[in-house]
Amino acid sequence: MGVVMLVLHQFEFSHFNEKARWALDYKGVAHERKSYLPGPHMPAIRKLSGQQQTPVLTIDGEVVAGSAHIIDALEERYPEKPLYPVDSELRQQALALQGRFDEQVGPAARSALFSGLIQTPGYLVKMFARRASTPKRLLYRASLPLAKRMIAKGNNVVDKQDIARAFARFEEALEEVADMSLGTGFLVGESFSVADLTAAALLAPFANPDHPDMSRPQPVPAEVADIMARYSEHPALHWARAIYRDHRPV
Ligand SMILES: N[C@@H](CCC(=O)N[C@@H](CS)C(=O)NCC(=O)O)C(=O)O
Repeated sequence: MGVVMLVLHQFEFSHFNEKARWALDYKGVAHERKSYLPGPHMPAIRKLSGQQQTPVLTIDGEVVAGSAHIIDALEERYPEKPLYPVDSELRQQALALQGRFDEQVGPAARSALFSGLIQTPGYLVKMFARRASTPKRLLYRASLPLAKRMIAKGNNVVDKQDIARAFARFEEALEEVADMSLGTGFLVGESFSVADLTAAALLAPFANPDHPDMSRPQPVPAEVADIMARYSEHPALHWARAIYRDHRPV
């Protein structure tokens, strides 16, 4: 059998992309990462996968879009270090939590963060284009004022009520994670699973874990720092940082 070629088509920093990075790293699967800038990514990701969102993983020519599908494909091909609980009831619970967090908490956390980020285009560039070439970064920076409306729409921060709803859903998730993790330290069962990976990755933009893929570029502008400061000592974010420390390989 030849060498399997895996390429993760991703955005830097992004929490949904972090789910895929984490699963690959956790299982120790060698892969390449190709980073795109949000916005200009569209034609290439559309052509590759028939939809416009990242992450997309290509495995030997097969194209898998979406973090949950990617984890599923990895679980099937690389069963070592399983992310799905063996017990079928626990597996169902873990997958249901992933589904709910992917659908609701990921977008809510993103809108909460973007309500600050949208005001600080320079910082947006630092987050998503930190490894891009200088000309590419400068061009991206210059394009952002024109793209502001599109970015606001894409991240659901046009309407004040939508933003308030996002914060409320995000805060609800923090409470839920804090409660669920009290017993065993894990969200489902007694060991690390896709449920913990999902919740910790989707909360990571707020938890600011000590990991090169998710640590916040410094200095953080006040518009963003103020939002983060509201939650940084929440027990759910302490939990997320501990899960990163113990279960997220560098
Ligand atoms: N449910 C999807 C959500 C992916 C997602 O929201 N991706 C965002 C980045 S965080 C994206 O690619 N946005 C760009 C766009 O929609 O054009 C998953 O789990 O992968």
